[in-house]
Amino acid sequence: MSRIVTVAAAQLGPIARDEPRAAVVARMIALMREAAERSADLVVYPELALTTFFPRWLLDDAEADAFFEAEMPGPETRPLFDEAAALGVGFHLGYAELTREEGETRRFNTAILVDKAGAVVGKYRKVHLPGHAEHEPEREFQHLEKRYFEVGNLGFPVWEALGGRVGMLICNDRRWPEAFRVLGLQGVELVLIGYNTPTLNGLAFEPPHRRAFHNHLSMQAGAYQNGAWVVGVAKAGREEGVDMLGGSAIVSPNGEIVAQARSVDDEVIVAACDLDDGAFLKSSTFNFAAHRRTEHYGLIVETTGLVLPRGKAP
Ligand code: CDV
Repeated sequence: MSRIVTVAAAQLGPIARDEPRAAVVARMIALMREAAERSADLVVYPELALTTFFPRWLLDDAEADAFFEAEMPGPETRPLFDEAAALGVGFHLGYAELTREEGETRRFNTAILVDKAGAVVGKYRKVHLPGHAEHEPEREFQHLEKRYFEVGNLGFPVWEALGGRVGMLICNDRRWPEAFRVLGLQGVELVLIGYNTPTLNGLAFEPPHRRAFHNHLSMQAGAYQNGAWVVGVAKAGREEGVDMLGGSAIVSPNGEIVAQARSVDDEVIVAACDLDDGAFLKSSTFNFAAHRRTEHYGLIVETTGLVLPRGKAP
């Protein structure tokens, strides 16, 4: 049996600080049309796809809020939804979300899953926020995600969508095996991930090839260890003086990269993903019910999400 979902990773090249949303959305629509011509069912865009990666600067509240979306879709993003519905493709979009919840203004680094009819069917808010909350002058560039965003409060859900079981992670989440595993424990078949990863660490030297390796290593391990397809999509290229990794990739449940972007610009890569390809791993090596030995892991994961050491303190 096979259940093919044809997935397009729509990598974006650099977005200038003053590039209007309408111009970015036009670029995204061009990629969506190319993806549809190549038979895509689903188009996956990067993290914070609608703007430049603004956490690289210390901004005042009004400057920062200009990079957030108070509505989704709003007037500037509506064309993306209309085009997707007209083409009959679903999409995944990362954006900065400004919302009112429990009487308070809240800000999250968010991704949504939109079905082929243009309806939002899933929302995920980034849990692992990297970087720092205060300006750190010793850094070559800032990474102020902890200043601009709250930790996501929606957990790690999966959705029955596009004929499969779909989950989402955002950028730094991909480095954390437990994030993948929480999706894996729910039988995820397709994990969608957008990222903004500088090729250099702003604080200490790390060779770019190693950063590129860790990007793929995390996604390939997450795919294999959970028997799921993984689609990782970059915002790439030299953006406002900072080089960002490309390397957008579609990874099979065996951990193999089946399609990879070659440029650091706007680029579409496509793969026909058989969602049943993970079934053998899920029923053999990674049959969790048969082989996981949580009682020996020395950790108790409580339903609250707290992880407590079980043994005596040394
Ligand atoms: N946007 C990110 O989450 N970026 C981080 C960088 C800071 C390392 C990442 O994990 O790629």
